[in-house]
Amino acid sequence: EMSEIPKETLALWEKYGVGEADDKESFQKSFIRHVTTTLARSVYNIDNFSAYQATAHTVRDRLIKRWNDTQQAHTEVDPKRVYYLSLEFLLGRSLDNALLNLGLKENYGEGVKELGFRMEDILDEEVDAALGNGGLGRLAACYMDSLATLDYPAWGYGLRYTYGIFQQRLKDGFQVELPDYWLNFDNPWELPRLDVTIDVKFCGTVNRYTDETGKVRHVWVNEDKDTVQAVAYDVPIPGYGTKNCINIRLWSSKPKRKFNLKRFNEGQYEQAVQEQMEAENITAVLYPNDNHMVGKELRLKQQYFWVSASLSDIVRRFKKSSKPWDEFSYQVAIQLNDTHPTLAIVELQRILVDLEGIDWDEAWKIVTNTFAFTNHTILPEAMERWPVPMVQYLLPRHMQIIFDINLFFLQAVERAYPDDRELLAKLSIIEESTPQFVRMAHLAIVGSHRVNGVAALHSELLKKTIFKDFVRYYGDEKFDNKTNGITPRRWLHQANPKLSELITEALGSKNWLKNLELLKGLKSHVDKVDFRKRWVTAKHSNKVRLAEYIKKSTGIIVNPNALFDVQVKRIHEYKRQFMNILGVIHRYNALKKLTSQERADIVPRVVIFGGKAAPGYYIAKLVIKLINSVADVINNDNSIEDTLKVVFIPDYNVSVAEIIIPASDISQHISTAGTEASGTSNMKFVLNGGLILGTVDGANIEIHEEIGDDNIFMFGNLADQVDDLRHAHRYRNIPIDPSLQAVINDIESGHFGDSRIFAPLINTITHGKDYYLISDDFQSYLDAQKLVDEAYKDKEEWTKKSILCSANMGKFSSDRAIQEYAEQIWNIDPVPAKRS
Ligand code: 475
Repeated sequence: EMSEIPKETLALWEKYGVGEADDKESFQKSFIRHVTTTLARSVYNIDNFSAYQATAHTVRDRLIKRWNDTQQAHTEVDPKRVYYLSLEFLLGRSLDNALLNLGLKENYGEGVKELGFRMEDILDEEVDAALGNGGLGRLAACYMDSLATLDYPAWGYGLRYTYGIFQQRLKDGFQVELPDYWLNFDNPWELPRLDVTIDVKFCGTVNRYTDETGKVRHVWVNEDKDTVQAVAYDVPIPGYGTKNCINIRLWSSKPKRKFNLKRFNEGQYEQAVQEQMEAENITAVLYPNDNHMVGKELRLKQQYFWVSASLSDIVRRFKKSSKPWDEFSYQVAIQLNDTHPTLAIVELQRILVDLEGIDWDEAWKIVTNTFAFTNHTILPEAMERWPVPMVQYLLPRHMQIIFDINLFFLQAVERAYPDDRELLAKLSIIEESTPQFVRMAHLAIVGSHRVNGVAALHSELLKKTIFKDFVRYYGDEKFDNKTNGITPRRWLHQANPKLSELITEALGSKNWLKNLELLKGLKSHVDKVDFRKRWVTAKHSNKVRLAEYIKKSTGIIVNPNALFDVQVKRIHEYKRQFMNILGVIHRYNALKKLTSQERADIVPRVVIFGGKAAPGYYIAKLVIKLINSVADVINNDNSIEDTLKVVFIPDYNVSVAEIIIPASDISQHISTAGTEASGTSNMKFVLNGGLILGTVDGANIEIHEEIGDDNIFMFGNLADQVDDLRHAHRYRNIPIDPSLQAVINDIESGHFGDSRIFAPLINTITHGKDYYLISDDFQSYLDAQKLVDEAYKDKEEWTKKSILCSANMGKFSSDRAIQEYAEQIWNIDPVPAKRS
């Protein structure tokens, strides 16, 4: 709400308001001011880290200005806003991204140079904001970049974890986890809003009463000790080539009551601070599981804490406009990033019914028109289910509301399908086991007006498998596909400046950064020898950069002229890093059999792995150990004359990805068909002119469609064969693929160290059921690898493929994805940023 301000006051603000001086001199002035006042240092006392801080604070000042202008414009227009609820935002570093998005990189680069620093060194001082596990969290970050760039009035809501995803070290080839204390030094990329606090209740009881109109109402009461405070920290997200700067609001937990004085006076010092510690625990740490649910009470507390604070903030903002409640869903769209925020559905219903006194049916209409839900995985172990007794204890009123939602839903189903008790059991939000469980995906579907998967195959599989019965009831209009995308700003322009520059020159402008379809224009350059040469030069310098990083982080020396073959992603059985390393052993054994003369014809390879295993995921950790054991043997075997090297890059994260991705010749996306919902790194590699070796899964399929048969290596069984193959493994004796058996024998012979360590891993194929079908795909995997080796020998042809890869990736911009969400699900319009 804009109040009247005297003209004289406005004039003063006009006169002294923070300008947007972007030239070199203003930068230097600001840099020196921040060194002197913010850092309390002097010219004699600045290292690279202080230079980073002073530069970051200068950029922060600019961001705050834009952030304010943007919020003011949104307040004036009061458009429909979208709220993106995500438990993870995997942002990585911010400085370089902000410099590029704001168009400050050149001037500031010169500015720091004259002050005696190199911008690259300064950028390298920043620690990643790693508040996410992998795909889901990084997708949220790309989507925020696109929302800002496209001027959409959007907010992200998440948690400000004190510890992000753990740091990974290797000891004797095993993963070791270290805490990620990213807030050790100040964080210039957040604006603490210590005045924005919200009380979040837990536990307590529900009282029924009859109000003055005779209606039965519920009131949820609890003790002060069970109330926690949420404090807002705002993270500005600048768009590219716009003045617009949106917000991610991250909540941090703190105790409502600082200190139990009574206990303290009784001499019970630990108990006096215990409540405080329990409150702070809520946002202490990110759960380090990717594609896997862990049913810990603290995780459920995190979810409600976040959802409750966010909804109360959203409702408060809506109420400022004094619009009637039936316009809520015309002002507010809420996107649920997986089922983690599903309690938001229940919380909004509670706010409307219990606090605002709106009738149940009317409230429920508002709720379902507001929410939409994105599913990110089909794996059964990732499906969220919470024990009813746990929900009942922490959130007694929410448990009642969930039972009511379920009752009304099942009654409606019964009217449509009388006498189909089986259908009711399948659709029910409550799993009737002992104890009962709340099925969060069912609740999310029932409470949303739209449900989407993240790639075409995945969305089809959802409709055909886990959500089949819901499609039968609702019809399939409620279920659709929004294929994921990635931001070309970070994943090409920022990570690969050399290629970005070449593309801009070839296309005659930077417009492709806002309209990725323009990359099609590169096709007409494919046949130009000179252009291809420059393309290869850019790739080569990226490989040199990665080789240097590998030397620094592992001590291993690799040859940049070798074929760089990369698989970097979370370590998971379904992603089959195991199959990759088994293939490496097969290759090694073949190389050993060759004569020196024969080896001269071999394309040398560097096989690069990276990725974290969830700390409790024993088999995934063994995969890391096996990779390192195999690497040890191969890298120290001079007899194969450097035709093969194996590298495990430790602590894979966003900023390491920015070095690895532009340097790959081929990358592997080899999940068992039907298991990888989309994948997004596949898009990043291809956009950077890297070819991919992939299974017919997730977004690989759509990438294949866009770039054509000649520019991709696909192999393996299809999704619709998986059930039968698994059945066969379970009930018949399927002989293991002979090439695979030979590799297994080699491991078991002790060639890569004490094989007893690896027995549980090997058992997943031999004594288990080979659930991820490594044996079934192994031969076609080796065949596809052979084709890769052959193709790489023809450098000119390979380069053409590489160019055509980038040229055809327009579809996979997160701008396209966000535009689809905005138009087809959220029904929101851009609010162009005002110049000021
Ligand atoms: C998919 N995380 C990728 C990416 O859509 C896809 C689940 C439960 C608990 C904690 N984390 C999760 C995921 O399910 C996840 O990251 N899914 C990933 O989402 C973006 O590209 O294929 O595996």
